[in-house]
Amino acid sequence: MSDRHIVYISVGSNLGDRLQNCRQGIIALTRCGGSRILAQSRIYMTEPVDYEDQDWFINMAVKLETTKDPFELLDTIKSVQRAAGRKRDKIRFGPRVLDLDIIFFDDLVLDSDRLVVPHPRMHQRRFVLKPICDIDPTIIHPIFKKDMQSLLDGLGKDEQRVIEYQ
Ligand code: A4P
Ligand code: MG
Repeated sequence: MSDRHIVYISVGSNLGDRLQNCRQGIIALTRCGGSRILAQSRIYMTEPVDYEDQDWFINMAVKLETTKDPFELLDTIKSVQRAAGRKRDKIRFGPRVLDLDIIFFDDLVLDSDRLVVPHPRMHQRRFVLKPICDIDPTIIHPIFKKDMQSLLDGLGKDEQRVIEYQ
């Protein structure tokens, strides 16, 4: 492995000042050192998926260059989420102040107890695919061998509303 990695992170919030939580979360990721932002998507308001009885989310995605390994980056993410005030979740897929998920780490495929990469549900989620397509629709999913635009086009048209935040 080279010591510089390209990582895509999905950022989301549906509690408190959602936009500010996302923005601060992204800044905090880089303040931890070893990572810099290469690109950022547009910002979206998105209908809750999986657990529907909760407020809409703000979602976006960032492309990072990092010298951290996948588990170091996961530890950073967890400490940033904690600092944002995230408590232990009561409901799986329920409301959260800040969610940072590693979507891709280079073209690594990893399935461990603590970390699964690519994120195992990303290909079903408009709130992940749409922002990633803003950054680069040609990224190839290392397992499905499909690009981001094809995965996005494959979702049902009326499901999972995603509206650009003005
Ligand atoms: N973990 C394993 N793989 C990863 C990864 N690739 N990135 C482990 C980050 N963490 C990973 O994650 C739980 C544990 O998963 C971590 O301790 C880590 O060791 P979490 O972020 O604490 O919990 P979570 O977010 O509830 O789980 P998960 O699986 O990330 O949930 P999802 O699938 O992200 O769903 N609807 C809209 N519109 N927008 C959203 O952002 N988010 C969810 C959360 C549901 N519905 C949503 C949204
Ligand atoms: Mg998460």
